[in-house]
Amino acid sequence: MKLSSMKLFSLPHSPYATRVRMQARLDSLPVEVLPPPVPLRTEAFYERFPLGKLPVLELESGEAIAESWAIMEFLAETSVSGGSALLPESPLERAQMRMLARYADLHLAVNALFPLFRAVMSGGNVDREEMAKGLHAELAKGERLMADFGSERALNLGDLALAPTIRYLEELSPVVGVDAPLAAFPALSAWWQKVNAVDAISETLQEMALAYRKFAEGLAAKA
Ligand SMILES: N[C@@H](CCC(=O)N[C@@H](CS)C(=O)NCC(=O)O)C(=O)O
Repeated sequence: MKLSSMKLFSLPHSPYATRVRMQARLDSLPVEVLPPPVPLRTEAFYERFPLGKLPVLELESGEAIAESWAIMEFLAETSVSGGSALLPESPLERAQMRMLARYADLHLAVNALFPLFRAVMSGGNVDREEMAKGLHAELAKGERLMADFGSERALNLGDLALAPTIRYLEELSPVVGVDAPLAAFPALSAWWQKVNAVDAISETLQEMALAYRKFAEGLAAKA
C-alpha cells in the first residue's frame, strides 16, 4: 500500500475534518488537504463517497476512507506516522482515548452542540435556560473523564477528536447566554489550556473558527 501522498477531502469549518487536519500537522503526514472534488449532496458525491460526508481520505491506490475516527486510527496505525505518539501503548489508555472520542460524538455533539447549532439557526428562539442546563450536564461528564484520566498523560487522538467540539461550544454557547462554557469545570479548563498550548492544535482550531464565522455569515445572508 503506497501512502506517500494521500488526499484529505475536507471542509475548513468542519469539526470532523479539523481533527484529521490537526493530526496531519502534528505528525507531519503526507496529506494534501483539498475541497470536495464533486459538490456535496449530489448523486456524483454519493456515487463516489457512499457515506455522503466529509472528511474522506483518499489513498494513492484509490481507496477512500470516510468517518473521521476511522481515518485518524488508520493514519496513526500505518507506517506514515512512524509509531504516532498520539496512539497510546496500553489497552487501557487506548480505551480512554476512544472514550473521549465517543464522548465528543455521542454525548457532547448530539446533546449539546447540535441543539446549540439549531438555536443559532433559529436566531436564539429557544428555551435558553433549559439549553444552558443541558450544556452544563454534558460538560460535567467531560469534567469527570478529564479528572479520572489525570492531567499528566500525553495528548492522544481522543483529545484531537474532542477539541474542535469544545471550540465550537465556545463559539455557539453565547446564544443561550453562556459566554465561558468551561468556566465551572477546572479539569476541563486545565485540559483546554494544555491542548491550546500546542501551536499545531490552536492554529488549526482558529482556522476552523474563522471558517465557521464565514460559513455562518453566508447562511445568514441567504436567510
Ligand atoms: N461522523 C462523521 C461526521 C461527518 C460530518 O457530519 N461531516 C459534515 C461536515 S461537518 C458533512 O460532510 N456535511 C455535508 C452534508 O451533510 O451534506 C465523521 O466523523 O466524519
